[in-house]
Amino acid sequence: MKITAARLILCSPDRNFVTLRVETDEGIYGLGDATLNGRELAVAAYLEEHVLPCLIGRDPFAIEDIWQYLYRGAYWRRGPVTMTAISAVDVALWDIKGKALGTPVYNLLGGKSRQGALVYAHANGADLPSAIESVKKHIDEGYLAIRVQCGVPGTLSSYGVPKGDKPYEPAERGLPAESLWSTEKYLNFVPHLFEAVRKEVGEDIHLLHDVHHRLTPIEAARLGRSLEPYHLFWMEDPTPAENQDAFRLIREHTVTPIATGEVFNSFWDAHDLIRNQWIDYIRMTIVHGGGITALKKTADFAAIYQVRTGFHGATDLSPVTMAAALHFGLAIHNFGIQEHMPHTPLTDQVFPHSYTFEAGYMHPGEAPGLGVEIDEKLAAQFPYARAYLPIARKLDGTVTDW
Ligand code: CS2
Ligand code: MG
Repeated sequence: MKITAARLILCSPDRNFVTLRVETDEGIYGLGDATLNGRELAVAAYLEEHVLPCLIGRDPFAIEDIWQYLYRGAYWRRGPVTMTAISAVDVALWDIKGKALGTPVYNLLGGKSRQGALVYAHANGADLPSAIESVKKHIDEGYLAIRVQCGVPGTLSSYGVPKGDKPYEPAERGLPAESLWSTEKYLNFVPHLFEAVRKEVGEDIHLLHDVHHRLTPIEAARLGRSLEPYHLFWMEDPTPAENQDAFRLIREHTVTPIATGEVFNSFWDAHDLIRNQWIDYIRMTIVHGGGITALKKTADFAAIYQVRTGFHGATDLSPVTMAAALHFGLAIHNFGIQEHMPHTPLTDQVFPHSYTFEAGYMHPGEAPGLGVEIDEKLAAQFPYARAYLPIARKLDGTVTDW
């Protein structure tokens, strides 16, 4: 089999997606996700100018060789743009291989280790009562694990809180929006939030919380400790992780489990965190971390240190990535949980897929390959439009981590 063509499909069915389609001389094609939220066209240019021409004529079954060719061959290693581009190619090749062999991708990764992938939903509220209401709504929908974010009294906006009655979506068209942040108010408020939620829902539901890189290590240590009575499933991205050592300090002070890595793009971003057991869950996912090929190696390394996966799964990760993550999560032994922030009905229409949700778990389905399609005609009706993630400022105007 030979690769005969590779092209990108850019579309914006409620949000931007960059999708790679790789075609072969046997008529089988594969899809890959190349979406990097807020920097979409950088990846598109990287692929179109530098990567796609090199694929023509290659054997799509030689996935490891093509991965190494693109990673080592570029000379310039790592970085979100490079690694998202490599991921898109890698995932499209796994899709082709599954289709060619007539089997779902999870079978190529070792086969089923479980019946379904535990997923967590987002409960968001502008204030405490509406956050609790949102938690209850998700329990009614069948979720067993729920991330809770809530507006912090005294700040104009908080991370993860929806505007109006639309579901929470961080990227917005136009130039970057700005939000206000107060660490003091946040640290004082969050323990009350989880005390109230636990009281309301009892002990059995898994509760998670995303700090979104906004604290210093010692502040994060305080938060983790103050949340211990409510035994969270995890505290996510408590502090930025460029300095992996920062997590040592948090770890020394709290037994609240820690997840990080949605902005990572390389195994090396997580190396110290994993081998020192400073984290419990690794969130770097397939679309930004170099594809299934790279994540399999990272997950296997993490398994040795009892670190489990908890892949990023916000709406900016397209249904192609969601499918890939579910095949991956069904197969590997050290799967922990998968984020599930459902796409809008329009996104789902553009990307028909075989994965399903039932009673707290998702399943990739039994279609050969990934089990995702793209309706190109429909996609063409929703052209790409520039959009940005917001910027956060402290109350005195200082730019802070988002
Ligand atoms: C978040 C995301 O899902 C998460 O945990 O941190 O909403 C994140 O902000 C976006 O995916 C960024 O693209
Ligand atoms: Mg997050």
